[in-house]
Amino acid sequence: MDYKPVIIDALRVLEARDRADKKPFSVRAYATVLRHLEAHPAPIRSLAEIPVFQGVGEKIKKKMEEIVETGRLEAAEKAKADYPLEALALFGGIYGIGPVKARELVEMGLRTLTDLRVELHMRPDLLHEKQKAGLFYYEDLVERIPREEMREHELLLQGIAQVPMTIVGSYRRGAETSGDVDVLLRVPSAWTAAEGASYLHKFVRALETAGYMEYVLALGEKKCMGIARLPAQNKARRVDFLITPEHEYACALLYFTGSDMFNVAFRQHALQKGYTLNEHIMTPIGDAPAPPPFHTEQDIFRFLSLQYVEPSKRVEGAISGDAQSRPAGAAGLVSVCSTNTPLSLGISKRVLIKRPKVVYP
Ligand code: DCP
Ligand code: MG
Repeated sequence: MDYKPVIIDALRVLEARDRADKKPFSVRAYATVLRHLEAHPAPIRSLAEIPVFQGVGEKIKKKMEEIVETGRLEAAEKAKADYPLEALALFGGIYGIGPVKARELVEMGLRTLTDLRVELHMRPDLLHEKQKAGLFYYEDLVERIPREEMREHELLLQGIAQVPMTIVGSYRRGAETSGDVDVLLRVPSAWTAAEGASYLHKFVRALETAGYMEYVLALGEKKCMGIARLPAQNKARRVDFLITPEHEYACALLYFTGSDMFNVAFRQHALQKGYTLNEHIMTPIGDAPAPPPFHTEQDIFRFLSLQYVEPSKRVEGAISGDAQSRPAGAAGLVSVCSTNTPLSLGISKRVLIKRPKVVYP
């Protein structure tokens, strides 16, 4: 018998258990072994066939041995009984509910959305307002938005925005479906924070009046997070609006277009060149020269001696350029994209867990 599938199942359970218990190092260890095991081409039918992977400690090796010897792993069975992992994942997937709250709900004996809705009916203070909205809209919000519908959001928003706007995120990368509608609103650099905030509030009110914005999750000076619905659609969608002054627009466009793994690699490259980069600005470290103003994404790539990457190709490992040369310099943006060194951090999605987009204002 090939025990490999049993080993993989059992280690996945322990990985999920330790994630629920907030033990990131252990989670990472299981994730590494699982990655190796999934790629391991041979069956595991005996102790001798248990593969040796670099970085796999004695404890995990012993667990694999237990499965080969007994056909089961006691720790995984206990974890399954003690930790209702599916319910934890379900509650943790509700907007506004993090791992701690999910755990609390599970410990109360709740397992399904219906359980939670019934309990909430009896104890309205069980969830705060945003979590309640997350639960109310749960079925809609877990669905991804087809690209055709994203185009309709774009048209509607362009009609109301009155300032230049771009839908960024996966939509700008050309994805067939998107998890949410991420929108940058470009406002003049001369606007004060109060003017930006006043515009944003008016914009959001106009969206409410249009019957588009259904629930405002958070509305600050620069950012609005909400739940919206196209008039002709019956699904509610997550929408995020961000006010960006013109002089920050290129950095914001780059950051919010993603992908997140591309951004990690891009920032790493910027660091090698002596700069930190965020969604607002590029800052020199030490004696690196101050960067020039960036008007476009191309300016940023060029300054870091990188070949421009189309949004649709922005995946980890898509960056190519000369990691060693000095930046093009503040005096002028000279293209020096000659070499072709692919840069990849080799970080897998499993390890670099994306923070859920939850905000408690
Ligand atoms: N982003 C990032 N790191 C994060 C979160 C976001 O770099 N931890 C950036 C890159 C993302 C962009 O912001 O592409 C938008 O965030 P989303 O979570 O909306 O991601 P996507 O739009 O790429 O995917 P989805 O279709 O799931 O919304
Ligand atoms: Mg998105």
